[in-house]
Amino acid sequence: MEKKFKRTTVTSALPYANGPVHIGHLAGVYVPADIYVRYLRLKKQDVLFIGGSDEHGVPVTIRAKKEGCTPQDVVDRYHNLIKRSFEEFGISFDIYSRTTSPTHRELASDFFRTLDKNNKFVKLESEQFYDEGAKQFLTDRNIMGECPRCHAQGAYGDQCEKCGSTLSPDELINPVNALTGNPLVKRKTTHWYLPLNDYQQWLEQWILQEHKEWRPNVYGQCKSWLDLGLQPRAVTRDLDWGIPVPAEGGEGKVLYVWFDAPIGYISNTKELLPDSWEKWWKDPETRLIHFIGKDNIVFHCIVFPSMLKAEGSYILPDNVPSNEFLNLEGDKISTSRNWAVWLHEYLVDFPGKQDVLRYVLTANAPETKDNDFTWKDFQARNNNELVAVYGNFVNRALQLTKKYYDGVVPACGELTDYDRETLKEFADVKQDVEKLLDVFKFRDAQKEAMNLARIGNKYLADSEPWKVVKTDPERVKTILNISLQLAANLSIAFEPFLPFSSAKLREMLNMKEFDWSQLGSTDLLPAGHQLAEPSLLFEKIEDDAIQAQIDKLLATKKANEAAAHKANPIKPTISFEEFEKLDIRVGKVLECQAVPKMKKLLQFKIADGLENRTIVSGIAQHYKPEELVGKEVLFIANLAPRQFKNGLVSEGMILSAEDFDGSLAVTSLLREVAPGSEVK
Ligand code: B3M
Ligand code: ZN
Repeated sequence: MEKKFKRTTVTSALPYANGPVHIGHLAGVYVPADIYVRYLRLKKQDVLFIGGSDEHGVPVTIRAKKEGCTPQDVVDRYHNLIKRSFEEFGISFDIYSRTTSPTHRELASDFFRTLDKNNKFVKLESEQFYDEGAKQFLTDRNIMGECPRCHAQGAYGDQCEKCGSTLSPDELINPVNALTGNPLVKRKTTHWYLPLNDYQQWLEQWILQEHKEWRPNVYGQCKSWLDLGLQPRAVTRDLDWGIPVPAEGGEGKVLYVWFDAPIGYISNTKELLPDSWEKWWKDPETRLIHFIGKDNIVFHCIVFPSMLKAEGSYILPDNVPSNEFLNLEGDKISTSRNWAVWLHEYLVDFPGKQDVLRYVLTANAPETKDNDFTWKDFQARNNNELVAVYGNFVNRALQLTKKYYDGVVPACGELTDYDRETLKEFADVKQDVEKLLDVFKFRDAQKEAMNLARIGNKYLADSEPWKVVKTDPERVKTILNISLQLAANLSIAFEPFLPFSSAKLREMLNMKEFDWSQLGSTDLLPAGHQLAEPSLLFEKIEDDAIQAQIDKLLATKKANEAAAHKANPIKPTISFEEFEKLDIRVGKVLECQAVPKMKKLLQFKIADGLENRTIVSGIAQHYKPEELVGKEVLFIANLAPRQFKNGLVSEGMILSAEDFDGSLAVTSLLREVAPGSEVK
């Protein structure tokens, strides 16, 4: 049943302020939320878009310890970086605040107090890991040990990053403090729990019966949680970073980050509208929409609604459009492995191209399943769609108007059947886009907008005004009038998706006032209206810019593999006498050449200070012969000669090191010495 509403509160997940934001954040949460909000604003609806940084939680403290600074330093740095990135990408928050703000601390504490006073919590005692040296309890992420599944060292108390298993700290073999390596003991501690089991029935009714329209991924996840049966959840932690527990016995404890963070949506609204915030959160005629990523579904659909329900005075979310994950070039995006396209870096590499990324991320949005971002696809969508279709159409319409009519919109004459067909096609666009945006299908909605550009492009190509001008100049006026109306429509249709380009297009069209209701009309630009100077809406992206990005990722991959690589175990010990039997010497490469029919081999002539010798070495796949001529290398001089199939005899062996990926590096000295020098 459609609910009547007067206003919409839109929230987007509060990113952890323990690192910068990347394309996965943008694609999963912030671009769709922004499209939706811009769309509602264009429709002149009352809407508030709330964002902010999530500044509590263990990851912040871990980062601070690693960097030797305070948690406050960490969140100050990243909050500002994240805020700037969002601004630069046109994510049009009404407020972007933070969970370390005084307003939030107060509101979150009050929220807790209200639930505590009304006996909505249960207090339970449990045994937790404790570090007697550091005198602190450790959270799952701060505990490390051997993985019980794959036996990798360094698995965390919640997950093994090597094999991906979800773990609990109790399962770890030899658990220690992840930061100090101190051994741990078990100690009793008391925490406040929200008895989610008490809300099970209500949630089943509210979600499974009354919100069947939620996206299948969201509904499905809720259903499987509910099917498993809900358990009480601790809402406090033994930690020294966070909002202190405002209750007796709460000393040394803070609110669990997932308790305070969603309240941040409310506090940020209150910070923005100290006098009228309540209507955005308590009036039943307000619609609440949470945009989130799939890892946050349970918190937004089960935990937070139960908190709101327990408090009693708040509205509940109407919808929780959650995306799946965006991968990058076939691999999961990962902050710790630096496998990401960071927004602040993108802006340096592709200045002014915010809309290109917005476009590609929406075209490829992981709405129903995980999707992959690739740089080749990014380039293709820019060059073949934004440039070749949208940009090309607009540019031709404007340039021709400039050329034939000094940039003044010509009057529309009599319409042909083809004109009428074209107009009819784009009259439907408004409805088509709306229908999709209303149900959060952003990717299909953008496709419809692009379709409008395709219609325009085809119309111009078919109508050929540049030819018709010679035979029937009156007809050209109509063709260009229709094309310009189409261009004006495009600026409205794309406004939620590509706000920067829409603004640029409106500037060229000299179009001041506009709103969503005008979409589909054919008289947006009256005859006689003066256009501004045209310029290109989008630019082609060349291969070398794309290759540079791919190379950057390859370098990351190589660095990660090297870091993850474990050297082979050391061979059995040898005596000094055994070592002394080896005669290792310095040789100068006089000649080096490929060996016919033996792809792997290079044949060397080496100066060894006595008589020159021939050495054959299997490094042809790693070096070109000319790279080595004139270089000094180390070789084993007393190895028994070895004969190859083709009769070639090698008198020794050149030493090289094998990298983790199998590539070989020839050993050499830090300074030149006389050929034949002994290595000891
Ligand atoms: N900071 C988790 C995340 O960034 C968390 C979201 C909070 S939303 C209230 O995925
Ligand atoms: Zn493992």
